Amino acid sequence: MNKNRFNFVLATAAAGILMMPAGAALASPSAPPAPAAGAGTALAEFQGRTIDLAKGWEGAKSCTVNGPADIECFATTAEADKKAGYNRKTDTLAVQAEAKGLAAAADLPSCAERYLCLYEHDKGGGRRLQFANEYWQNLDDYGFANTMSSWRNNSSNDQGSVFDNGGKGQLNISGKTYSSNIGTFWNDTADQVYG
Ligand SMILES: [Ca+2]
Ligand SMILES: [Ca+2]
Repeated sequence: MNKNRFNFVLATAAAGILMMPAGAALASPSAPPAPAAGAGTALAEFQGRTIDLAKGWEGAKSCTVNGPADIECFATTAEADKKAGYNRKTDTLAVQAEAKGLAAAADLPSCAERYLCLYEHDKGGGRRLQFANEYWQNLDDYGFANTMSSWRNNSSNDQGSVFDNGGKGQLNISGKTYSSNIGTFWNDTADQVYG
């Protein structure tokens, strides 16, 4: 190998090494997920025991997903909010909604800062999942496929997404936005989530 060739190889290798972290950082919800099967299970702590959300929520109402091995469920959304540090009085969107009137305030689901929240029913009703992680996950693992009827993203500058394996594709959810009623097209159709 001559010297020029050797330098080129070194430069290419160095560029490759430098580019890998940049490529990893670019991994975002804009990349379409593979509609693959998930782990088939999501083990969560609930009232001092471990439950598998894929099999049933056993009375839990809200589950907080901080990572694959860090899922905690609560019997009420109020308990989950307290643990996550959510305070409606300091929730800017809630304060704005209340200024518009009781109906607008009632429509705004609670969702702690930095979480993407998915709800079983409209207006934040029913069971709630809140995610604080950055990778595609199969909602079936959480017993929540084809279930979401409202959502809220309470992160700043952190887009979340959901994906329907049935062909509707991807819905991106901007930071600091919510939808109390997502409409018939997306209702009960999301299969994957990117927190
Ligand atoms: Ca639903
Ligand atoms: Ca679906």
